[in-house]
Amino acid sequence: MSQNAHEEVVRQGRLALAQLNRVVGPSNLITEPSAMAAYESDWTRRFSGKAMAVVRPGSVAEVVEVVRICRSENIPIVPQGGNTGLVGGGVPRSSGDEIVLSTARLRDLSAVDEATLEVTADAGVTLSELQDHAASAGLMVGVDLASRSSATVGGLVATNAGGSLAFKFGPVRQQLVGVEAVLGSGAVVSRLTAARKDNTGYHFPSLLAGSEGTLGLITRARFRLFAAPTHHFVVLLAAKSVDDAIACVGSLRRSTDAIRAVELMLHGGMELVSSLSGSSAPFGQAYPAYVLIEAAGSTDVTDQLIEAVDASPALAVAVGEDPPTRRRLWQYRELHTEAIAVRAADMASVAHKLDVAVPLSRLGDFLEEVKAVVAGAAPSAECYVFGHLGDGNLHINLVGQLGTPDLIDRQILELTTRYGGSISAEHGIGASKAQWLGLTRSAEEIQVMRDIKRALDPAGIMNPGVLFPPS
Ligand code: FAD
Ligand code: 2HG
Ligand code: ZN
Repeated sequence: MSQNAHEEVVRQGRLALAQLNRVVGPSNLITEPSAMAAYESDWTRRFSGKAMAVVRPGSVAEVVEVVRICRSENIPIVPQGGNTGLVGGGVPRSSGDEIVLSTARLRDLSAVDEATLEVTADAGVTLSELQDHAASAGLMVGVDLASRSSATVGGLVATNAGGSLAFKFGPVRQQLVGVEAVLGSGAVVSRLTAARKDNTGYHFPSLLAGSEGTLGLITRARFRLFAAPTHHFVVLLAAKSVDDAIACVGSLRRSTDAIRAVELMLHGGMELVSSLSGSSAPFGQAYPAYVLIEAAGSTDVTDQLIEAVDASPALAVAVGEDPPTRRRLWQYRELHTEAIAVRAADMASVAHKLDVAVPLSRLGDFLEEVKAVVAGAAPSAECYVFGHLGDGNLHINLVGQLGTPDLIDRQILELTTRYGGSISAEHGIGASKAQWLGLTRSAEEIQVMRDIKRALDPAGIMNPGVLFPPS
């Protein structure tokens, strides 16, 4: 770029910042490098970039203005909620010409609608806050993630998050009654309290769920809530293999329809968690595989579950009925991400994550092939696998020296598609898998997705580094 052209870009940037400043005020336009740093790196530290500014609008009207300015000045917008996403979709690229639009000030939470059992929440409300709000009305949200204290409503919708309850309630898309969003075009679509039965054309909640910030900024969402269970039962089983773990699940699922979470852990991850938390291993000895199952409902299903466990190939069993024991058992599963991050840091690396789903019937074979790929391509790396077994969703985490990470990604993701699976079960495509979208979506599908994006975001300002393969 010539000196003159560069000066013109800088001048335009300054003018745009002055306009944004008038909309959100100086305390909500962050340009100081040290204050922007937390918004420029993701949770895993694998993805980071440089922003022109961080903008924190406090109302839908302010979001509309921010989008208008960015559209007219051609400034890309990276939406960011709790910054707990694991695919690099919520942080800017390195160019320094994107703004991060933080939803931290969009914080309203409506009263629970007692007739419909629905609630509307602003994008910046955290999942914990939504859960507590529902609980105070004797209800529950059908979504739960270990990142609950930071992950936001906007992020949950934008990633179509899964989590442990997706087994029973489906991912976030299935729990949405309505959304409101400011699209890249500047249009505000607000369809929050439509009747439940509403066959009047395109379904905006479905379209925006999983859009990863590429179509618009989700400002509000309306969720269906569920009666809070009165009985809970958690059981941790040990098994001699993943195939046996899957057989245990089949046996328990036959015994009751109250099962709402079915989680897998393996020996290596369990060891990391035990050493991180200082807690003893759950059983006197280690086992190759573990399944954590939670059942909940309005009746006590303990007897059926115990009977099913007895008839299953489980080698050892721990049961949690009271809240502290249930929490203790869940900790083994929920601390995996953190424990792996610590291990990665110890090995002077960051966790390299793949989030895939494969048919349950072939999951054991798939895992053996993954291990062989890693052993061949990155022999010094460690591979930790855990996940939402009931959904066939495996979280493959690699730490240490990976050699050529793209090669490993390609091999594992191609293997996943050969097994009839998905290359992103719940975290999304983000920046990390954009180049691999073609493994799972046809050229025609990707073109239709591009056409939809062009219609809703004609200037292409909404999260341009995300989802689509670089052209
Ligand atoms: P961010 O990280 O801020 O953003 C994620 C994506 O959404 C980005 O592309 C961003 O641009 C976009 N976005 C954010 N807000 C908006 C908005 N208002 N409008 C438009 N786009 C927006 N995920 C699961 O699915 N299941 C799990 O079990 C799970 N467990 C986790 C456990 C841990 C410990 C951690 C760290 C993460 C976990 N995650 C899980 C990933 C993450 O928490 C989810 O993807 C979550 O939905 C992200 O919410 P967020 O507010 O942090 O979004
Ligand atoms: C989970 O299920 C999350 O705990 C995080 O989706 C997965 O860290 C991971 O790979
Ligand atoms: Zn998960």
